[in-house]
Amino acid sequence: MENYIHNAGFGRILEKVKAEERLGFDEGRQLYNSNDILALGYLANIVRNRLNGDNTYFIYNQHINYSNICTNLCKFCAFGREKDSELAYEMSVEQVQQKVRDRLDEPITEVHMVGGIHPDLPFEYYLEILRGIKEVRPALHIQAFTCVEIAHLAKLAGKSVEETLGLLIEAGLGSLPGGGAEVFSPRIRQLTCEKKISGMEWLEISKIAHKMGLHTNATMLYGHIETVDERLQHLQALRETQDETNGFLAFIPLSFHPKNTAMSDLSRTTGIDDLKNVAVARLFLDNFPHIKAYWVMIGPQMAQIALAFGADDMDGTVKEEVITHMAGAETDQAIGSATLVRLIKEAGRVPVQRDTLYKVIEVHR
Ligand code: V47
Repeated sequence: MENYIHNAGFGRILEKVKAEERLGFDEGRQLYNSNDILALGYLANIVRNRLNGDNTYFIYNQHINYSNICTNLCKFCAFGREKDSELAYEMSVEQVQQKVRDRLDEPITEVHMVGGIHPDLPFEYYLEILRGIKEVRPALHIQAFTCVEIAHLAKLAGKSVEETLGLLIEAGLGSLPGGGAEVFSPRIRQLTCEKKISGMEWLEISKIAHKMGLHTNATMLYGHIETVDERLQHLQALRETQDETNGFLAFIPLSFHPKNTAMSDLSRTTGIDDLKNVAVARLFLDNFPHIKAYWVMIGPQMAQIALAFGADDMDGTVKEEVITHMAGAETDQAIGSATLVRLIKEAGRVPVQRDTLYKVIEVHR
């Protein structure tokens, strides 16, 4: 295989990967511009195996989207609605609690909770939904509110990001999910989500969270109008932030789903591009412990293949995914842990049920 890699023009990158040397921007470009997916996979797999061996993580989790009412209304999003839309909804604290209560018989360890940028819910509401979840199921880890929501909540609270996070942690917040990062490029933000906080602000909030000991994730929404260089600039900014704080747990490439969005003229991403984004992320983000193959977006089959292309985490059972399904995802809204175990085993890897912070709960040999 090494001969093949050399003949494909990746000899220098192979040497660097084996020597654990950081890849540069031009090397990232070379990887993205190649369609030799086997070469990319071979290279990414070296890093994957070095960092995580055969371990492939998954979590028993539940998604709750407390409201789809949003003032940002990004062009790539099919979830957000204006307040007076017929399809707008917001959950009461009791309704959020009921969602948790409904699954008390399942071994869920994490709730993943995000929503739109709501024009008038008060700060106290957000504290109450955190407290409400903890009241029903105290052991749950609450991974909630993207950096975009945190910026909004700080404004609502009239406090600094640090003070706001402090209050949310006190109410039960455990970590931040990686959404809202999109593509950091100001050009892309201007064209697709001009009302959203800037990439710099998103990164700054992540840094503040990390410095307070809160772990977070990072995403990149790929497959719309971004260029290869914009993808790499995004990855580079994440890599630099991680050098500074080491607070990111996982990177999740998010494949753009165009249906029901203002960008519905675009096509779905291809299998090659999905795998490429996993592989390049694994190679470029040398300081990220985990790369997720999010089965909801790329499908369980492609997520399974991605385990040979740099991914070491399949996210989890999810339960009631809404954001991608509003945008036309044809995957299920939940997956059983037995299915995840089977997918991982058939890929020749070891399924490891984890908690949010990657503590091992059960190894499925
Ligand atoms: O923030 C919105 C993206 C994100 C679309 O942190 C879209 O572990 C594709 O962030 N097509 C939500 N993507 C999902 C997310 C996530 C998912 C799983 C795990 C984690 C984690 C985070 O989805 C949004 C936005 O960036 N998004 N619209 C769309 N049409």
